[in-house]
Amino acid sequence: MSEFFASGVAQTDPLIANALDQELTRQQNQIELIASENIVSRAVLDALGHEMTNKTLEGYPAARFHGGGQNVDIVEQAAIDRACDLFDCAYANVQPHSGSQANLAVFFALLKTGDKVLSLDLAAGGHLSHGLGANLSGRWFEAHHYGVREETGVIDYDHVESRAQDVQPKLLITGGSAYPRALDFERLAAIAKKVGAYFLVDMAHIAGLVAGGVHASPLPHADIVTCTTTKTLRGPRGGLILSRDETWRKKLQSAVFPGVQGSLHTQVLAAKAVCLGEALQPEFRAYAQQVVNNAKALASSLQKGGVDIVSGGTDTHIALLNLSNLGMLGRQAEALLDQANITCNKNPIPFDASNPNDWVGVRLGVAAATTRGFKETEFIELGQTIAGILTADENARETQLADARAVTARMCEAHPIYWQG
Ligand code: DSN
Repeated sequence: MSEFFASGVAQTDPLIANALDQELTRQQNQIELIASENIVSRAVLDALGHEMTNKTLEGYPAARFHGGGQNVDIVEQAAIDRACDLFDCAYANVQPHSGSQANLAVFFALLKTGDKVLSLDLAAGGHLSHGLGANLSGRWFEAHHYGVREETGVIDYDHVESRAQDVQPKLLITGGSAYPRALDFERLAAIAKKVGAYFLVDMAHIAGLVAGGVHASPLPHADIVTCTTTKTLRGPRGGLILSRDETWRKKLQSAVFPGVQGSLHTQVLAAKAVCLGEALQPEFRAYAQQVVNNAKALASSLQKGGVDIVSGGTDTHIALLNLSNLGMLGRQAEALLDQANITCNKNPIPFDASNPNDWVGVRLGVAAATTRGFKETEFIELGQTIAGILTADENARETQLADARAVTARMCEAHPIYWQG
């Protein structure tokens, strides 16, 4: 049995060990521009790989359904306290296994099946857990959406207000996965209040920007805020539910457990606590500011290179590219950039086709490459490189790709990740 406890995956499972090694190499040698990704610290990885994973627990600190929970209690309470400190709120539930689970728990706490919700349209940057027909949130609740103005790509708050008055939702939701502009939480809260709706903000993408003070916080305005710890917050995969006061504590506690989840991912709780502790450090504010500076530099460099940017720029970590003028599809751009070791994803843009194969958008996010040390200089060059690939005619494309691979290799070598000391 000693081998069972001593041998690592490299000795016991070559197939998986090889895939893990290849994944590390891939991350080291490519530039990650998927907006929902980041690169976590060694400390977060330590927590994720810890023996705490063996512990089964249900319930909340000091009120568990299994024995032996004293160390997880320390971890969970630290995560709660740090989340409340970071986001200046009175209530935090750190157990949701993902952002979607966090949203589901909020639906469970606030709504009855069939209730109406009004949320940002998926193509305008919303999220599938806010009422997409194929998702439980759209099957079990009556979902309506608001979008952005076609000419500007920006939310028209007067339009949201008139939609809210028409629909009379029980829950107004904002936030999502691909809206690149700052959100006006105060105005949305006023709209929710006017129609007697609860107001939920899903700040999954921008949680790190809120924590770093470079995006307004929804906490003073929303009834409930959800987010992931994954993206700009730079932590493990998982969700949080936050509220400025205690109004919803009882309902939210029981909505998460036993409402939509059972036992904890104990090692993920430890990693959440670590990442929240990191986000409380002064360096994190500088990181968040650099993220926004880098996104602006990337968007402007792409525009100069002839690529349309939805809404004409960005206030966040996201630049959303509209390729329709280039006669290219999002999936084609994703595949081309992959050949240059630049990783991104096709994405719908406002008013895009419903079939993902026909989307003309690509979403780029700068949080991960900012973590590896890229500044405006790198993002300006990266914007030129990407624009060069996307705008090149067929004959010039191979040369552009070869040049781009050299740029990527140089930048990755200059800003290594997870190197062996
Ligand atoms: N919502 C997906 C994204 O933004 O990529 C996963 O977090």
